[in-house]
Amino acid sequence: PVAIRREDYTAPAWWIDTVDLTFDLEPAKTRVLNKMQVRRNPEVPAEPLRLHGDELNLARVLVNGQGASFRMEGSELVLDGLPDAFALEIFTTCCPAKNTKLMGLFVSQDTFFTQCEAEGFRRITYFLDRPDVMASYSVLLRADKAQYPVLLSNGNLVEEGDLPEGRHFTRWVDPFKKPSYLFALVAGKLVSRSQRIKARNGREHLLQVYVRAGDLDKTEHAMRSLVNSIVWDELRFGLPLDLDRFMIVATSDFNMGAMENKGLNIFNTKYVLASQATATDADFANIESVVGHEYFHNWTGDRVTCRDWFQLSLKEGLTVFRDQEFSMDLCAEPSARAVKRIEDVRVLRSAQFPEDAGPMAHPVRPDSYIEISNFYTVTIYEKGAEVVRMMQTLVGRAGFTRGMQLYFDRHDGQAVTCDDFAQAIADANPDSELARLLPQFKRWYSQAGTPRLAATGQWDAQAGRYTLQLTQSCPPTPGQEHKQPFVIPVNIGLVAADGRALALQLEGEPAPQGESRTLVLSQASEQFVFTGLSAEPVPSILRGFSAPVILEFDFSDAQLLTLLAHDGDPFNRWEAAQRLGLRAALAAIRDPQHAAGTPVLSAQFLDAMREVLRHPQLDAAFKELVLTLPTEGYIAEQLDVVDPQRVHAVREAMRLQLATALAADWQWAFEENSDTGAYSPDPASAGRRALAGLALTQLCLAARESGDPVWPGKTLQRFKNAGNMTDRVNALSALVVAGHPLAQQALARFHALFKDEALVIDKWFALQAGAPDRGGDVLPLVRQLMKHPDFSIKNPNRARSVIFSYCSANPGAFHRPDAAGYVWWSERVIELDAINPQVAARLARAMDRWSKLAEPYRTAAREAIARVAAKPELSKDTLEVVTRALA
Ligand code: B3K
Ligand code: ZN
Repeated sequence: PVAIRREDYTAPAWWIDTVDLTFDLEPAKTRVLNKMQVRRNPEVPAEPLRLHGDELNLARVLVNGQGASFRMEGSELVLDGLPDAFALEIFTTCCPAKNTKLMGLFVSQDTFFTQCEAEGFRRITYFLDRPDVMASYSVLLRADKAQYPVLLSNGNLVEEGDLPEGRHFTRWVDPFKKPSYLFALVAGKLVSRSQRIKARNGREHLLQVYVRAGDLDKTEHAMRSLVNSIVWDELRFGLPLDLDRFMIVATSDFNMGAMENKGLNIFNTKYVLASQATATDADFANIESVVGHEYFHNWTGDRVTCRDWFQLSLKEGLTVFRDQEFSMDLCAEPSARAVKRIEDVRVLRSAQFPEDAGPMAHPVRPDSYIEISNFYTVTIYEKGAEVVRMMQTLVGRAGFTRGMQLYFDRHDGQAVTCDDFAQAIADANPDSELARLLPQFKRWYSQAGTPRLAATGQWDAQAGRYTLQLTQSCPPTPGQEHKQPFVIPVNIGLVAADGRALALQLEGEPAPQGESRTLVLSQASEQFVFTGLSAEPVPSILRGFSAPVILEFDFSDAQLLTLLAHDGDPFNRWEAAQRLGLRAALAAIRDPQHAAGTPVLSAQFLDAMREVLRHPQLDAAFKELVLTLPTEGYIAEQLDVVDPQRVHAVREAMRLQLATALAADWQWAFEENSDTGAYSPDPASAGRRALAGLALTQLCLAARESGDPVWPGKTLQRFKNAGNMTDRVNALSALVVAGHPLAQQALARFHALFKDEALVIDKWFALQAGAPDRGGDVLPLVRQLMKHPDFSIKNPNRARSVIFSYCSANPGAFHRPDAAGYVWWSERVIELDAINPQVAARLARAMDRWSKLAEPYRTAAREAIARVAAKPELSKDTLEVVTRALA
């Protein structure tokens, strides 16, 4: 397979202005008639018309109504000797029933769905399937009326009616030009929740959420989230809904979370369906943010789209930033905003930092790819969002909104680049640091790798001066040996030993300027001198995680305890606890003398944790984050050589120590938070349930040590009596995590209760495949689960619930000294690759960090990857991942 390179981009030689599609929908053979108006692009050298296609049966090609000569070059349909403008008609068929890749047109539970991003439209018809070719679409759908009563596509319904032989039709016209990846259709037996709303400008809209009969009672939250999204985008960015009709449709077979097709968003059921009985607080929060995300794409993605797929973060980074801001703005309390920020940073650090340090590392705007599907990554999405966030930090919130307005003034209706976006934000803020440093700032788009920010502080007691030296560096990544300095906004505060926030006055300034401010580091190393101080401060650096970097500062334990107790910035308060926990973990892991069973955490650390847990002012959600130790993955990232079993053992020991030393406090915390009254998924009550859940896990762990039956018994009762899924699954998980015999009984009951709720059964599988390993028992269990009648590897959610939960989210069970976990992984990657390459390639990423492993893991992991790579006829998706891993 060949690599596609960003620098090879050329504008298309032809434009397609209009597309008129007619579908005769049948699972085994769907007929597609595609009539286009095509014209030469006079701005580029003449070329034949080369249309993309994939797994299509071609029946007819007409140019201006006449049979035309064409040739096939690989999968491309090539036409020569064409007039400058003409009507092109192509008739093809495809087989949705056999489409297990879930790209293009496929069938899920007797319903037709499409997924076209990035290159799925070519599996529906021959086309210039690239995002810079934008056309007006008119779509005629025809199907059996009894089996497919609902027929949907993008835009407005302009006509519908009956046809002979029990068939019927609908015709849809999308009033906006769009790239082919935003095309969608849905056909099947669906029901909908509808709501009419009136926007601020008086325009009326019809909102609809389509699901299968029986799921309608689980759509209220999605609809509310959609309405909230519409209101927020108008209020925050002045961006209104531009369609009469906006639809969301849920399917249980979907490769990812959801898709922003113009006016017809298609969602994984996981991000639509929620009821208090079946969905957790996390599910409710995820639905809100994914519904928001797809809706926000209507402007950032659909109205202004990407020129080419290297610009993917133009829409994804920006839209993640927007959904993060949306979720934060919906929080009633400032503390809930901080909790959301911490959660987002946790995702970035546990998933994106490893990606940036591994074989798949790529810049936010990549330079090349083999399969674009592999680049829907945490770097494009989450790091991309951090880059946008840094822009907002550098120009201010109002300045950023101005920049967005300029971006739409300039580019509405166009397919553009990341440069265009950054330019608009800078141009709208000519006096900002962003404008001054723009070319350098854009290195965030071009250089991969996580920068390290080394800080040192020097205290001059006599002069009352504190000098902060900031030095940046960035490790090499594949294809990028040397890095240039980044522009790093560093939010900072200074905290007195007694906890007071100190006024910040930089040398040369006439007066202090607040207690928190942004320093901008643009050189490799710079000094910042704070004056007018009476005692040595504790620096609170990178407040709110103002840049996606690794901060290195040689904090003393006492300094971290001061920050944990007093920092006015909740992010750094949480971070102080993470640093203390990490430090203890690393010391035990690195100490060859450290024996199993010896304590890892100091009395001082435990006291500090107790203080947070018992704190009268801190809210429960924040406490839960502070009292959750850094993950095994995050700990492993700090090590040059990783013995996963040692990391696992040390973290388990820490968790147990925290459970036993704070037993009375956990009991208190559980009792204080165990009753949250009538269910509501708001952040405050969700936080209380989260803390009660953590407390229960800790109490069951401690009970396992002491043999005490009381808490496991209480936990089982709570499981049985739970009034919502969060409490129920937390209680179940507490028993499973503690490995208590009652867990079996609870699991069986859980399955019986929810056997008809696919999304809940996913949780049932995931809990077991993700359970702590005891003597190598998880792999045999996972093999058993794959034979369970409810298991199907073809359903991506189900495959993820078993296979990914084991390979990607259970390091203690997956990294077996006998290599059986790796062998099993290689078999599953190969099995999945034949069914669904995108899902297989995602699973292949579970081995990204193999080269850091200690022996015997390292060699065994390499062999397993090589076994996959050696498999003939691997998809280019999986081949790209394993080839890069072995490079
Ligand atoms: N844009 C889609 C992702 C499509 C992935 C294609 N492999 C979802 C989203 O980011 O909103
Ligand atoms: Zn997106």
